[in-house]
This record gives sequence, C-alpha cells and structure tokens, in this order.
Amino acid sequence: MTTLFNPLLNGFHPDPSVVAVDGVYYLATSSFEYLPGIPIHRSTDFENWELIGHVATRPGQLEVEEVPTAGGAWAPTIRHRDGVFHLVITDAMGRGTLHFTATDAAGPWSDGDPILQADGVSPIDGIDPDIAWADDGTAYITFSGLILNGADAGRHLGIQQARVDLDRHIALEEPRSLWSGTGGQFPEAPHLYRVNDRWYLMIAEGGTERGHGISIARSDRPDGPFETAPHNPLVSARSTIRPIQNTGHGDLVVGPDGAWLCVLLGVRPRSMTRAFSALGRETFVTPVHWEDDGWPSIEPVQLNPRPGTRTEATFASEAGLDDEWLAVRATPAAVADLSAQPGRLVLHADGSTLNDPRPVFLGRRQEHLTNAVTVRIDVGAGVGGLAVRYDERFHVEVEAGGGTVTARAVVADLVQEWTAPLDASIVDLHLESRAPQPSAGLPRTSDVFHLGFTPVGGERVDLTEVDGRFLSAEVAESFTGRVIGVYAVEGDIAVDSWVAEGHDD
Ligand code: 6LW
Repeated sequence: MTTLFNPLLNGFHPDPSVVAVDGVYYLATSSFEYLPGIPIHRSTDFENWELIGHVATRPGQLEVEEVPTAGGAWAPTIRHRDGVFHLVITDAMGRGTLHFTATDAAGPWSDGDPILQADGVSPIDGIDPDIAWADDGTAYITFSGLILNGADAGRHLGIQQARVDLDRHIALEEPRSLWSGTGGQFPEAPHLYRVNDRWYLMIAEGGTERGHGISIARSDRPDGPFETAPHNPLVSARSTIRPIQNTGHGDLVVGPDGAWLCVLLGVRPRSMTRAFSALGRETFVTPVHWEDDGWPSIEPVQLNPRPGTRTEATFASEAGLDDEWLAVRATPAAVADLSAQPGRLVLHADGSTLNDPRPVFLGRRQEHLTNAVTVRIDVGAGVGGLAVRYDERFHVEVEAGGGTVTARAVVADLVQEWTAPLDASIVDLHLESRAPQPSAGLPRTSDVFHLGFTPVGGERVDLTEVDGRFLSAEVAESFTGRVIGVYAVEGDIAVDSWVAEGHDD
C-alpha cells in the first residue's frame, strides 16, 4: 500500500498536474515570477519525489522578467504521447498560453509556442489549459476563459475548448463553451480524461481560497455535451475546520498500486481558526474511487506530514547551485556569482532592493511550518542579509552593513525596524519561524518570526519577533508562498554557508 504523505510537495507548489509514463510519475506545478520556472518532480512510488529539473531554464521561454505580482507561470498540464512530453501553461501577463515539448521530462524543453488561430491571434485567451487527444488523434485544448488582458480583463467566459493542430500551433476553430460547473465562481483547472467508454471533465470552482472545490461531469464525446455528477463537489474543505483548507485544482492518475489518485492544491493554516497559511498553496494527494454508477468519489485530504529536513548548502564553484535555488524575475545565474571568491556565493548589488520587482535575491521555498535558517555572510563594505519574501510588498529580513544589524518588517506600506551595533564584517544571521507561545485566551492564528544575529566568535543577539500572519496566502497579494533567501542592496555580499532546518508540528 502506498504511503501518501501530505503535503506531497512541501512549500509553494500550487496547481499540480501529474502524468504516469511506464510506471514513473512526473508532476509539474506553477512557479509565477520565479526562475527557473515550472518545476518537474519525479517519483516511482508516489512517496518519494525528486526535483529533476524545470521547463523554463532559458531566457525567452517565459516572459516573467516583466510580469506584475501574481503574474507568470500559472497552472501547467503535463501529458505524454508517442514518446513526447507535452506541457501547456499560461504565462499570465506574459507570453500567454504556451505549449512546451520534451522527450525527457528533466529537459531540455522546447522554447514554448503560443497556440494561435489562422489570423495570428491567440483564441486561447484564458488560463489553466489542458491538453487531451481523441482516439483519432484530434488534440483538444480545454481552458478556463478568464480574460487576463485588455479591456475585458477579469471577465470570465467559463470553461472553453478548441480543437488545435499542435504541429502548426494553430487553433482549428473558435473556442466553444463547455460545462462550467455547478455555479461556483471561477470555474477553472479543467482536465479531460477518457475512462472506459466515457469522457470526464473535472474542474475546480469556488476560487482558490476557502470556497475551493473539485467538480466533475461526463459525456460520450470529448467536446460534450456534459452531464453533471449527482454529488458535486467531489472534494472541498469549504465550511470545515480541517487542517488542510482551499483544496481544489486537481489532476487524476492511476497510482503505483493500481488505485486512482488525485493530486490537488491546498493550504495548511495554523490553529483552530484556520486563519493564515504561511507556506502558500502546496501539493497534496488523496485516493479516488470509481463507484458502480460510473462516477468517481474523492476522499477528503488527510494530513500526513513528512519527517523534518535539514539543508546545508556550501558554494563550491565547480558544483554550481542545486535546482532548488530561485531568483525573482531573473535566473539564479544572473544574480549569483560563484567564481569571484571561490567557495563563496557572492551577490553584487545593483541598486535594487527587496521592494523592487527584480531584487538581487537568491532563495529557496520555505517548506515547513517550523523553520530556522542561519547564513554566515561577509558584508565587507556592503549591505545585505537574509530575508523571507512573499513578494515585493510583503517581506521580513535581517540585514547587516554599515556597522549595524537591522531587523525589518515590510507589510504593504508599513515598515518597522529594530537595530543593534555590529563591529564585525562576518556575521551569522538568523531567521526562524515558530509556533506562537501558548498564551491566555484564543491561540494566536499564525507563526512568529524570530530575527537575530551572532557575530562570529561572539554571543547571539535576538533583535525582535514579528507576527507571521502578514506573510501568508491570505494577506499577501501573490499566488506564491514564502521564499527565504540571501540578498544584496549595496556593494558585494559574500555568503559562506547556509543551514536550514524545518519540521511540521
Ligand atoms: C491558476 C488558477 C487559480 O491558474 O490561480 O485561483 C491561478 N485559481 O487555477 C494561479 O495559481
């Protein structure tokens, strides 16, 4: 029996799509403004997942360099046919809906082609594209008709579908409307499946917050008409206080032991009030059962946290950076210099700060609710530090330079700072997030950041504590999650080491 850990992928990995190829599973998730973009994880047992690469590793595949907060790589669908991996996705407020291919899911992937219609305009003006083929080889793109650009931005046309020629990347017809759910807002995340002699259209509806859920309909044809299941939603945490909320945006696959599974997104808000989700939307998994009436049922998602992890990163130039490192609207190679000072990661400030769309920042997803990161940096004559970022308007950092260490909380237009003197150039910076201490009355609804530093050879100085609720999916404006990283705002910052430990309490 497969052990199903939940989260399946810790840290912000929303909008999961999975495909099985010869007993091996490949899972793709959204990455928004970060590069490398569209991570691909692989597993043979659905328990252990390995990041094997990314779809977008080269400039031009996505146009995330210019996207606004919450824009970028939204909601992939990954499929496999005749030896080729296909991935369709929306580069939101960027290149639009794109089709990537690869013979190896680890890459390299193609440059990404928009799907146009004969007049050169893309009719796939929406999000959450799905790709499916009929028995005769006809390819169908089914997508959520949320218009993102132009005067009609924000208008929703429901679930749409068009037959496409994937060789010429053109749509063969104007998109048609399909079944759009049971009346929930934002019908999206459509996926089309051929099961036995029927076609099933599974969607998310209710919006990706607390009202999220998965619904399904079926037809004898891939283009409908579709009949609504008698018991939608198949899965939803709405109106519950389950530890995993916002469950929705699913994809179905036959698991290792032959039983069907659904991967889907969810959040893990702390405490009884289920108020704030620090890590953003993560990937979860839950069993699916096909009933005698030919409809599937999906079990509620059960929390089953993985063991804690410890990451120690050093920066030998020949080894390069591992694939978990991310940069904001730029590739890690564009911000990280591993050759200037061998054995050290050097960040060269360029006048940008964490409030800018392209900070000199290199980070990793926060993957655990209780988490501690310590970096040893040499600020020299520069200024830089260790930050947890949700986006350019929501970040908390501990920064060294100019003879001081400053803890800073930036929450929308509010900024608060705490400082202490530093008479050393090399210093350990500490950024920890922990559950709040028990107190009288209702428990606190989020974690607490603990910010401090230790001059090498000196004593630790605790600067301050900051309520973690402001860096959560419910407060920040982006679709991502917490990313913890090092950054430079003046001069050169050299990083000697990075140690991160975390677990899920
Ligand atoms: C994704 C869509 C959604 O494309 O958010 O709220 C978008 N729902 O399904 C980004 O995750």
